[in-house]
This record gives sequence, structure tokens and C-alpha cells, in this order.
Amino acid sequence: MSFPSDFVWGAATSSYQIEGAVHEGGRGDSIWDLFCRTPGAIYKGHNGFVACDHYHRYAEDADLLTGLGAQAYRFSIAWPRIQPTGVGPANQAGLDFYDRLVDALLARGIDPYVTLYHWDLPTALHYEGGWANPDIPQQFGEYTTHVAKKLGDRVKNWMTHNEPQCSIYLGCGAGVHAPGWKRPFEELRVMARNVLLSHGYSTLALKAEIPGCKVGMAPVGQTCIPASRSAEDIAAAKHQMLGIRPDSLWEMPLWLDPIVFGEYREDVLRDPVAVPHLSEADLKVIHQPMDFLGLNIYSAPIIKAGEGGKPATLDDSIDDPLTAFRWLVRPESLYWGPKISHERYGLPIYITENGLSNVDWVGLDGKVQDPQRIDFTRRYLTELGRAVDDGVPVEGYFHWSLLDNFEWAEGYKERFGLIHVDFTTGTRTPKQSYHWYREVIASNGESLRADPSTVV
Ligand code: GCO
Repeated sequence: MSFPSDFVWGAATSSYQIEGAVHEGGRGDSIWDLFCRTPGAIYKGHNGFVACDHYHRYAEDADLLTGLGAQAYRFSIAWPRIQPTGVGPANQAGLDFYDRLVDALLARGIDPYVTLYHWDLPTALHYEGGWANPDIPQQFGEYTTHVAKKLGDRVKNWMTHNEPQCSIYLGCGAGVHAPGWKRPFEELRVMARNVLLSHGYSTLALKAEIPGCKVGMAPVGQTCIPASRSAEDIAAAKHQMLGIRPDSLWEMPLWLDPIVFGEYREDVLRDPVAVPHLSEADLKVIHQPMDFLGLNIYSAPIIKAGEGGKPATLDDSIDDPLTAFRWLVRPESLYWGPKISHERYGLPIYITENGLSNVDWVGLDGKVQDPQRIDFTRRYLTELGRAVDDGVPVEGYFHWSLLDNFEWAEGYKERFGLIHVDFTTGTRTPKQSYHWYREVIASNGESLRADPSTVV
């Protein structure tokens, strides 16, 4: 296991989960503010109105990234800070906040990786139909231009969308995320088409404003692990991971095939109505060169070849380790996810999110002990190292998350941070895993080889 010398080590967050200050600096309302005001929508009525107060504490957070030795930081821009109603001229105070943040990072030698949409849609656009509105793709392009004009001289790595599977399916189909809609699948497919078009317009805007910039996207890295190294099990796992099922938006090809290939390839189409209808003109906009693929990977099912080679999911064992969120710990997802995705799309890969929620608190000694996070990350990074050794071009890894933060419908119940946040006082306490990860970064992954029993 040996990571390339220019491998990028970092941590990730998103705007709504950490910023707070939802009514400051001219920021408009977002669908997550609206959802947080909806009785019963969020665990114990929590909300993101203050969150980690990062809007005011961004310099302290940049210092914490320095303390970690992070080389890069992935964060997202809140559209309603830039355009309070989602359209029209830019709000200067909103742009200035991200300008200060980018400067704070660069002054510390930390490279910003910016996501343009991590789910905080301006409420005004939601009332116009949200992602179902045929105007939204071009509006997203115009928003992108405002951001690119301001930050493009310093930010070189961009992601258009984060996990469109969640913003569309969880938000507009299952109704468990903002805006809480339960729309039928035909409508979700229309929204998916608009997201794809918006990615196209956004990419065009970035490339026009920022020569030489790199543009990617960070979908849910829906991954499957083969039950064995047999050719049959591997084929079954790939089939399961890549085939698009009816009434599902989760599979990566649904989002990536039209972007990367300019069409849906036959091998993933099990049911032609399962994908958004895209005209030739749509595909012209959507099919833009993509520079890298971001993968958000947390867990994965284990798949074997069942009857006639058909994919069959192995039952979980009572001994399978689980995170606090009760997600299965499946380190090999960080081997197979990058490997299979790269085989299909041929793009350089970043792990744009990976991590776990854990039951962390500040001990009597003032320290936060989180051995599970260390063990989890060691296992996952070791598998990622194996993918690198196999020749998969993985360029970087962003741990989710830098800080404990607002975990969407779960409120503050799930703690994903390398840094503990006391949400009453705002006090940050780096966890044991923060110090451990610092060693991983400083040694470019060499410290992962140490005998686990001798660590920390
Ligand atoms: C997502 C988002 C993050 C989450 C993280 C843990 O994957 O849902 O990108 O915002 O907080 O994944 O659930």
C-alpha cells in the first residue's frame, strides 16, 4: 500500500450542516430552513439555524485544518447566500463570506474543493417548482457564473452536485429530506433530467470563467462487494452495482452515463422507462468533459452469484460491525467502489466522503476517545491503498467530516466529526481520531502499516 506522493488528504463539510447564520449577510431562506420549521420533520425538532456557527468561526476552523495538516478542504456554497431568491444579481455579502474563507484556506496552504449544490435550494425556487421547474438548469448555470467570477482566480477544483440521488429521491420522493415531497417516479425522472442539465450548464459556466479548472460531481458511490474473488461473484457484484432498476435513482450510471458517454449504454438498461428521457439537444448540454469523479462511500452490500448467475445479496451476520447510525462497516467498499467505477468511466477518482457516526463525548480528562473511528478509517484507507496498488488512479481522500454537524433529518444525533462540537457553546475539541489522521497525512499513509495495537 503506497499512496502517490501528490495524493491529496483532506476533510469535508457542507454549508447547511455547519454554517448557521441563516439570516445573516443577506442570505435568503433555503428549503432546509423551511423543512426545519416543519413540525416532526427533524429529530427532536433540531435545526441548522446556528449549527457549528462556522459562518462566524471559519478562521478557527481553518486553524483546525492546519492543525490536522490537511492539504485540502471540501466545502459547499449556499446558493441562497449568493442569490437570496435563486435568481438575479449576486448578493455581495454572501460572495464576500466565501471569499474570506477561500483566502483563509490559501493563507494556510489548504486547497479549496468547492461543491456548488449540497442541497440548500433557495426557498423561492422551491415555490416555483424546485428541480421540476424547466428553468432551473439555466438558473443553476447563472448562479455558477456568479460564484466562478468571484472565486475562480483561486479555486481550481469544483463539484457541481453532491448526491443528487438524495436531494431528488430522499427530498422529493421519500419525503424524508427537504422539501419533504412525495412525488411519483415519473416526476422524479423529470427532476433528474433537470439536475443533469444543470450539471451541463454549470460545467459550461465554470469552463468559460476559469480556464484550466477541474470539474467533477459527487454522487452516492453506490458500491457492491463481491462475496469472493470468483469471476462469477465479481460479475454479479458489477451487475448489481451498475444495472439501473425501475423506480430507483440510486445507481451511478443513471447520473454518469449521459454525462460521460453522452448516452445510456445498453448494458445498464434493464427497463427503458427507468431513466430520464433525454433528447439529443439535452445530451449536447449534459455531455461535457468531466475531469474527475467524486465518490461518497460509507458502506456496501456483499453480492454473490445466485441462481443462473443472478446477483444475490448476502444476509448480514449478527457479528457484522455497525456504526452508531447502524450502518454496516464494509471497508472493501473503498476498494471495489473506485475499482469498478474507474473501469467503467475511466476517470481519476477522489473519495469525496467517507466516515462514520460514533457515540463520542468529552471525557473527564477533557479528551474525546473515538477508537472506533480510528479502526474504521484504518480499515477503509487500507482498502483504498489496495485500489491504488492495483493501478486505480485515486487522487485524494476527504474524510466526512471535519466537524460534528447537522446530520439532516437526524439533527445532531449523529456525530461524524474528527472534531467534537459542543452545540451549546460552540466549543471544538479535536478527537483522538483527529490526531491519528494527522499522522496518516504527515506520513502519506505509511502510518497505516503500523501494528494497530501499538497505535495512540
Ligand atoms: C450525505 C451527505 C452528507 C452526510 C453524510 C453522512 O452523504 O448524505 O453528503 O451531507 O452528512 O453523508 O450521512
